[in-house]
Amino acid sequence: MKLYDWQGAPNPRRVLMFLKEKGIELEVIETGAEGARLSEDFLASDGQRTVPALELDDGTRIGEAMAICRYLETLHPEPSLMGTDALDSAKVDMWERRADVEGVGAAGELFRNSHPAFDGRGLPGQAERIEQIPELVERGRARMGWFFEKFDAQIGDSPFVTGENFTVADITAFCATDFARKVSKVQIPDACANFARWYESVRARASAKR
Ligand SMILES: N[C@@H](CCC(=O)N[C@@H](CS)C(=O)NCC(=O)O)C(=O)O
Repeated sequence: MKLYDWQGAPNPRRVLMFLKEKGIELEVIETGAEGARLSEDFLASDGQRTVPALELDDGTRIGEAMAICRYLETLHPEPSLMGTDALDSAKVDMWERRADVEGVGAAGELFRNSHPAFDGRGLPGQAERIEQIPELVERGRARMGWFFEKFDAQIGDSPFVTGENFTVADITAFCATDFARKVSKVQIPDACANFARWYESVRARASAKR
């Protein structure tokens, strides 16, 4: 099994954190090429044109961070990162999905529409030119603010997004936040103290080290 990564990108990082939390080791292939783009070899081999992608020994490719995590969770159930029973799993799925759409989505909207290296690449996975939309930069920044507020209220006094257990909802929310902080200088608002405490505790985990 091998994982196609792109150093610094938030979506492959979700899978890398998951692997470290599980203690799973596999071959990691860097796909980044000059000019902040995926290598021509990878793009020619993958119709989705995005990472992460997990390649099984028979050549089967699995794309989408959570599909990869689901596959690995089934093979390696412990420690559980996707819920422990029907209700817990539904809560984890619900908050992970919100972290993806509202956190990773917002961070991506802000970054891709502002960074000069992504000129003509306003959306991932497209072979044709997609113009950046400057208006989406401020909207992405506003969406990050709404994401912080929503997750701050959800975390409350709990250690993690869905309560007592660290899960993929934490991984996705953390990767969105860390990416937006590093590349777009987004700050966690002072009013979101629960979020800030949670963020520091996840950042201290061994799995968060790059
Ligand atoms: N929904 C996908 C998102 C994948 C995605 O957008 N990956 C980005 C890196 S974070 C990518 O491959 N971008 C290619 C590009 O910018 O050309 C997932 O969950 O894995």
